[in-house]
Amino acid sequence: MKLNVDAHLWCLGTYAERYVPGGYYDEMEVDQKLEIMSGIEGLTGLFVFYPLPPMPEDADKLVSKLNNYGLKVSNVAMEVWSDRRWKHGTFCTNEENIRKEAVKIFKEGIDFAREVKADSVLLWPAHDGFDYPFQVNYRDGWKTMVETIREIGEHDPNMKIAIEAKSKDPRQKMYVPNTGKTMALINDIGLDNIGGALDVGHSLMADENLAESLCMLDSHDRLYQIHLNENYKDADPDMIFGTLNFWELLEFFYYLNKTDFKGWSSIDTIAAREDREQALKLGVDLIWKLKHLADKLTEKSDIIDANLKQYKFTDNMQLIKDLVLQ
Ligand SMILES: [Mn+2]
Repeated sequence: MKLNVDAHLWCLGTYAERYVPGGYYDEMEVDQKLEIMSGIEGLTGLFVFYPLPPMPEDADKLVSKLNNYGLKVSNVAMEVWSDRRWKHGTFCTNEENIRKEAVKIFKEGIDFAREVKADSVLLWPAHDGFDYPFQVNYRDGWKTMVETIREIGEHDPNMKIAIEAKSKDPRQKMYVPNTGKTMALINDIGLDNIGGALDVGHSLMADENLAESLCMLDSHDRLYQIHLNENYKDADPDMIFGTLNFWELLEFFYYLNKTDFKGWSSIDTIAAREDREQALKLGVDLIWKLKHLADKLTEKSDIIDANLKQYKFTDNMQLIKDLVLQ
């Protein structure tokens, strides 16, 4: 695999939330954010949201602006959740006019993503789900979601569409809560360019094992994006990556090393009480540090994998601890 690390502008945002709606920081100018990103070694991409403001809406202008900061467009996320019109679901809703608006945004955004040479497009079904018993019709919702995403995927068979799972928030129950249901959705859609975004924070919150979920997507050639942040497995506070779940992250990178993944690993963090710039840099540094630790394990993969085959867990941990804890 080739590790490419990117981030989005909101990693340096105000971190406004419902308890502090005014944010923990003042808004930073876009150019200042890009300047900070350009100064962080190991960070080479910007995850762009579509529609684009505050970034240029002209593809060439966007590419050259980022180029001035030594950055590339990594992926494009279609922003189809922050407006109240999506509240019953962007893809599953019974409201045909709303689904049509979503499909229109995706088709335009996919064309834009192609122009800026983005690796893939992100599709997060944020409101596609429910909160109460007797609130929605599950069969209709899933079927409609499958059909809407299929229409989006058919627009350009060469553009990868990455579906992001999350178990809750904003809905109490999401139709795509975990990696398994992501695969079920991908299978039901039945197109070659529909895959998954493995959000490490969401996967932890869903009580998944990260490396196993990675293998599930990658064994089916459907690993399109990786999103990086952490939590205590009970919510999604988007904490700084590499600070909590050490061994599981190390195993994740060990298995990532075995893949041909050449897409982007995207930082998606909130650091309300930390210096924004330092928090972003720490996240990037920890990603590369974990990758390098995993490389040490990969050098011994003959032994580690033989131990796996023979279920010799303690032998493996004796070896791995000596490689990592020196
Ligand atoms: Mn998150």
